[in-house]
Amino acid sequence: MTNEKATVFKNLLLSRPYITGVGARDALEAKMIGRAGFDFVWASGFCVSASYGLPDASILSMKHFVEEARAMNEAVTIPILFDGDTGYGNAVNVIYLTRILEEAGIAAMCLEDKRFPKDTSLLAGGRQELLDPTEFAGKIKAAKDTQKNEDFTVVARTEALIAGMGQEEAIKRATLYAEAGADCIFIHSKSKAPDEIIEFVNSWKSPVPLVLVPTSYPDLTEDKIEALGKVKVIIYANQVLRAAVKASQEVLAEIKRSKGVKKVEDTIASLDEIFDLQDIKQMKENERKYT
Ligand code: SPV
Ligand code: MG
Repeated sequence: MTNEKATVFKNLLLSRPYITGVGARDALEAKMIGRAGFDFVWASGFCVSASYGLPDASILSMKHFVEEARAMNEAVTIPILFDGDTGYGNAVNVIYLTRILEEAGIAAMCLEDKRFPKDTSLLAGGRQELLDPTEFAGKIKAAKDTQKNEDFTVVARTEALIAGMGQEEAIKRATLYAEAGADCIFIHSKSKAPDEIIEFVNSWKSPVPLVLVPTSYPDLTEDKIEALGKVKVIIYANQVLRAAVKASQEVLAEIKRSKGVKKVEDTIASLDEIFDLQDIKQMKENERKYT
């Protein structure tokens, strides 16, 4: 077991000005993300939870999320950055999580400094309780000490700004996590204006690169983020899920309204497109060759 994709991800991180990934809820979405030319798939806790019609609040189990990520990883050639939420417990849980992720060939993992069970970050009035920073640093250290491939990337995410604890606390936590061995620091914000993220990035003096998820502050496009100079990973976390939900609702309403599928036929993906995403050509070739 060499976890080659961990090395692919680390090399991308080291060689590019920045890399971009997109959030997926399942293997099919992961495949579309790979084909669209993105560098990696974000196995999103929010999107996987939503795919079960459940809140992103530590309801599904560790194994459940890992199995979804494994299916994504098997479906694509690009690496997976696994959203490990809180690590589903303490540092002991993180040690097991790190082991099974690497065994599944997952390239990278992100852990956030919320208390288990977590609540989702962008919910207005969400329950944002943070773990003691030293305790969280222990989780990061546990992951780094456990990984077998030295290139396996561990991202430490601080929710200090999400919890309204201010810049000083965010920098203090991020610094501690970088010292504990994190390969990247993910700073999250629910502010509609990018100001608090820009302030954090400008105050960040460590060489450990930053990760941004510009869901709440979409005005911060790649050129502007690159110009900030310290961000190496950009994640578009949930736009594919939201696009699918909108399109599905529209088509359902039209079928119901027009009492048939004639009206929607030209507005949806063709069956050939779905066959292609299922790699039907490869299967047919195998049939010809071996059956
Ligand atoms: C996710 O996609 O699961 C994330 C990003 O962690 S967010 O939902 O903004 O917290
Ligand atoms: Mg998440």
